[in-house]
Amino acid sequence: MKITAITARTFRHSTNTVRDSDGHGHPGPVSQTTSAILSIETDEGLSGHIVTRTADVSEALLDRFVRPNLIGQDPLCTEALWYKVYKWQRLGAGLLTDRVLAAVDLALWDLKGKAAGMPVWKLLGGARPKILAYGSTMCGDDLENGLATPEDYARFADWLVNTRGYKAVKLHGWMPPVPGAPDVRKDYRACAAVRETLGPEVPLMLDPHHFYTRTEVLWLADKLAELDFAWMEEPMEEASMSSFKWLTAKTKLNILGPETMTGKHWTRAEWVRHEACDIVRAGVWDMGGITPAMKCANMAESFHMSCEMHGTGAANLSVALAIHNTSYYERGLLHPFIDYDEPKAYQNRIDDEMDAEGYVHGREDPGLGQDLNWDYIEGNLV
Ligand code: LLH
Ligand code: MG
Repeated sequence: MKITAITARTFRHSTNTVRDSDGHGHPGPVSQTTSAILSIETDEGLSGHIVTRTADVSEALLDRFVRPNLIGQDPLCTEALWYKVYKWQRLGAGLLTDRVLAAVDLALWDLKGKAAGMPVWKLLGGARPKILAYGSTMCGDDLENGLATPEDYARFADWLVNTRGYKAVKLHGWMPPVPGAPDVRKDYRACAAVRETLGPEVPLMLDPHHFYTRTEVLWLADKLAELDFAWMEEPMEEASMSSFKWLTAKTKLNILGPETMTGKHWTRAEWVRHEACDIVRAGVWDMGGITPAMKCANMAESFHMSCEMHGTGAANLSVALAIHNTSYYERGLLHPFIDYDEPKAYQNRIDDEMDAEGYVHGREDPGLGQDLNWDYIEGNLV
């Protein structure tokens, strides 16, 4: 089988999320946006697809870095193709991001699953048919009855666990430009309110402002350890691995990372080697796809460490179901004003339907398990 064409098509759809000036998502009025579908086609009629941001798959990027390396190649050789594209990052002047690499890798894995007649989570190992999700809240805001106060978080967490069925909850704290943010004491008050409401047994995590100082973070970490939180992630700039080594040595709380730091599985191996985290973070969109995420997970397993996937979607779910050493799937981001379970116009079903017991199940369909509404996509091309 040979790759014959790589296309990216942009389509219109609505969104109910707005981005603030620091890039964090919040509920907003319904507006129009665009996404792109990257498709890799073959001479045998099989194709692989992934929905991504339009900027990740521009014609200029595909022409310069992707098509020259993939056209005419065997799409099943995902390892070889990942390296062919990845090596261009060195002289790519920063244009070839890990998100571009991830989009290509994910479309190739979707294709490979279809060629094998297997879901990708089984093709990668198939450690479990279902996984517990944690409800991952949006960042705090200043919306009335939204996520503006510790009491708002407590009320929403109560709904997530006692009505919707989540077995664990992760809070995202308040971040600028929300008035009053950042404030470790306010973050702590929200965590304490949620613990008080849910009782001692429900696993809780915190993902606070990402640019605190060491002393702020140590105070917060020790307070969260008293509340028996399962972990805290990315409370400081991750480029300073020494700061995480310092923190991990000083607090009893489990520190998870790195999430957004560049360097893929190589960086994560350094963090493990230097004891800068207790739990390893991997995410297909942060580190260039399923191919490097699996390496990271296997590396972590060799050190008896859990590898928790960052973010939502079919590909992160596929890895989480494939590996032995993970505990949850991150489902979100969630907010009292948003119905997460409602499919987008371009989906027949969301990627990560969750049952009443809080489990997300692997699908048996070949490929990544995205259930796309092709009529909608083709009817709304830009
Ligand atoms: O800062 C944010 O908006 C969130 O931390 C976001 O990046 C989220 O994806 C995350 O980190 N989840 O774990
Ligand atoms: Mg995070």
